[in-house]
Amino acid sequence: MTTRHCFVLRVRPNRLAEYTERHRAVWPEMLAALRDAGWDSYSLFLGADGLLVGHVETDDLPVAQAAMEATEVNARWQAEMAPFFTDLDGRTPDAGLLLLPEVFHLPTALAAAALTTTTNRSNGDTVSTEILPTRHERALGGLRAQRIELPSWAFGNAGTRFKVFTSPGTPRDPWEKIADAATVHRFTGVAPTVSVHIPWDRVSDYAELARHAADRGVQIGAVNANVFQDDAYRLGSVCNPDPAVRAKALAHLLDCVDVMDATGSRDLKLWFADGTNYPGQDNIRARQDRLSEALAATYARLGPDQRMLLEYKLFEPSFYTMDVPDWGTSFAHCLALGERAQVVVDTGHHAPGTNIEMIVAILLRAGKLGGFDFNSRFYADDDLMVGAADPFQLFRILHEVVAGGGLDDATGVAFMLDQCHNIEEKIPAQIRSVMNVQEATAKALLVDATALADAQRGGDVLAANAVLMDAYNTDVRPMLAEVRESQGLHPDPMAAYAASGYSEQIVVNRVGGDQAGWGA
Ligand code: RM4
Ligand code: MN
Repeated sequence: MTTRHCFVLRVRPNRLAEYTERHRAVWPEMLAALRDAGWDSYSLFLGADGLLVGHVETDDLPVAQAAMEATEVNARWQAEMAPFFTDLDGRTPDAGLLLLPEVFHLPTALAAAALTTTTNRSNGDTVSTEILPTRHERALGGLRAQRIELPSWAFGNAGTRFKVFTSPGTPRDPWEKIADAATVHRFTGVAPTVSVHIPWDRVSDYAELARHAADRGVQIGAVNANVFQDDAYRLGSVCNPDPAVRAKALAHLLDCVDVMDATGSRDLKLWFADGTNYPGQDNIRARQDRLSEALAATYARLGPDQRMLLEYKLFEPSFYTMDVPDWGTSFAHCLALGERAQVVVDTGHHAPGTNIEMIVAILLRAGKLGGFDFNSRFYADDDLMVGAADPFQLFRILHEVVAGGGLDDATGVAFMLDQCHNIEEKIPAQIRSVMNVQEATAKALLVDATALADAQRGGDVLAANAVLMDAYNTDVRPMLAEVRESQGLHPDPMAAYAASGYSEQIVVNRVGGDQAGWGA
């Protein structure tokens, strides 16, 4: 099936005429090579400022690129073209081009909206007929609109208390982490934002970091405040018994809002490691008071379009009490703060056996579900790939999201990943995780809501359960392949990434410097 691709390059402004001239007479062997390599309907457009836009339709871009690379004429042509371009950093133009994700394609949009245009008038007039979308078509529309946010820290080295394993090609700084996140977006098409963690992603100019992201087709998403790694936080951060430590922690939260202003981020995500290890260690109620004071001061600093997302976790690193241990505590603080304070459900932060989908349903109903930190756990929180441990639980969660309208933009639910990759390759692990969320979403979108409601009304327990299981047992991979192809993407992002050479390229390019890690 044909896929569409668009890329940009920059031609030196003083060489535009010559570049145009060269393309009036491209060597016949080069033309034939492109044709034979499957570069169907290939065009180049050149702006007066040097912006070169390429558009190509082909069955499989990495394959078509590899076929060109294998020709001798391509090497000669690329060598002649290289001097025409800026920003190639020593690469040939075909290696240095920047692929842009497709954001709109009319035929696809028409199909998703189930809008057909028919010429059924006797006088030949064209009229549009609207038909109700089928469940399948609605699901396609929902999947095309879904957005999943990637965590910058997934691209750095991580580990356990026992060992952080390094791997070749790991980013050395926030700039390289964002480049990797952009790569995940390039192959999945649904991950256009990346969350940052401060100070892990500290840079001197956050507006510049935002531009760096935009240049690669992505944006900075949630800003995560880190008040759990400074020595001062031994007894907690905003709940610490020492007012000086509390002031330091609050100052960091406010700094993070400055970062949001510079990056244009909507969400400040707060997770506190605060708590106690021993009965009697501190006053539980006083700690709640200190927490609410810091939250109120931070909330007051937010702009009108900014939100505070408050996470909870039942235990670890504190073992007797955590100051925000559960959704109820987070919910109570968010209610007291106001509309723009919302609860985040980190799927790894519950006791085994907790019914997370019920929490999701309750929060959505109350308009307080700010978003998810997706990951998997088997025993305790361990940030494994979302959907790896219990794909059925992920489906049940997404079913409540769909049923509660949480996929609609207006509800503002952020679908974020919060993961670390200790032993597996990081970029494909993120791609796999995005796909796992998409698959669970697809199944949730396929639930026959009418049949379910009928069975529930009629008290038919088995029929109701069967409706859910039918959707869960559907193989949605062909449907997702269809969604990707309709968006000009490769149907199999894992294979496309593996064939892209990016993984080998970062190993070669990223030598010297210190690899980024989680700083534990
Ligand atoms: C915490 C929490 C936060 C994340 C850090 C890395 O357990 O889940 O969301 O920022 O880990
Ligand atoms: Mn989290």
